[in-house]
Amino acid sequence: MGSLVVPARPSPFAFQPARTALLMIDMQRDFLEPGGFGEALGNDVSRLRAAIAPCRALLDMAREAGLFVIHTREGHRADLSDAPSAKLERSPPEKRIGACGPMGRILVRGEPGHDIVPELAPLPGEPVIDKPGKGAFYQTDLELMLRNRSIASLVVAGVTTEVCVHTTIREANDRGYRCLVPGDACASYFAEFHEVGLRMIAAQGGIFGSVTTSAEIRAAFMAAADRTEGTTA
Ligand code: TIU
Repeated sequence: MGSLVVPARPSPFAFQPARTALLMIDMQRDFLEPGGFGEALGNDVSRLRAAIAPCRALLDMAREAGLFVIHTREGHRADLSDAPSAKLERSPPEKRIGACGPMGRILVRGEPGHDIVPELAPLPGEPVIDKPGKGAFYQTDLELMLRNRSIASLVVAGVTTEVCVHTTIREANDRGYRCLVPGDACASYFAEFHEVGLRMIAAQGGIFGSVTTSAEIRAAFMAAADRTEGTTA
């Protein structure tokens, strides 16, 4: 499959699938289901579920097209030695990271709440990056994985738009990666932050990246597959 072009804001986004990775950010039960970290922070977690179906559509498409798929999870070691006190202190003791909740210890690796939601479960062979911070590059081997695969472009989806998705895109942008964000496959606890978060990415000529929809990305892949079939028939 050669280069693809996806309609996007502020301008069409061209990329080579062989040099593109799909990054699924933190689609974990702790953020999407009641009783986890998102709810402990005082949020209505039901807002985030709207991103599950578009993320699933992107995953299906990426797997079909042979794109490099990487999942991330935000969370900490059981002894919390990798959790800064500034992060721990933000919530009352009974609701903070490491406290026991209905899905196990909040935002701790290995606990049920830390898992990715079943609809978007990683397949064997798809790397899962455990990150202690908001950005997927911070204190992880993500950049090494991307470099080893000669990845130049990233499709970045997941939650939340203005926190971990944004931080990861900013980190990726500084490292020279071209980022495409399917807005409907991202979500925030705050409608206005989601909306403005997406606008911030595409503003100023695409200062951090480009914004599109999961349907536009799928359509570009399907059109390319049709062209390939037409050539080989
Ligand atoms: N609170 C919030 O919106 N997000 C996070 O704490 N982490 C991620 O975005 N994954």
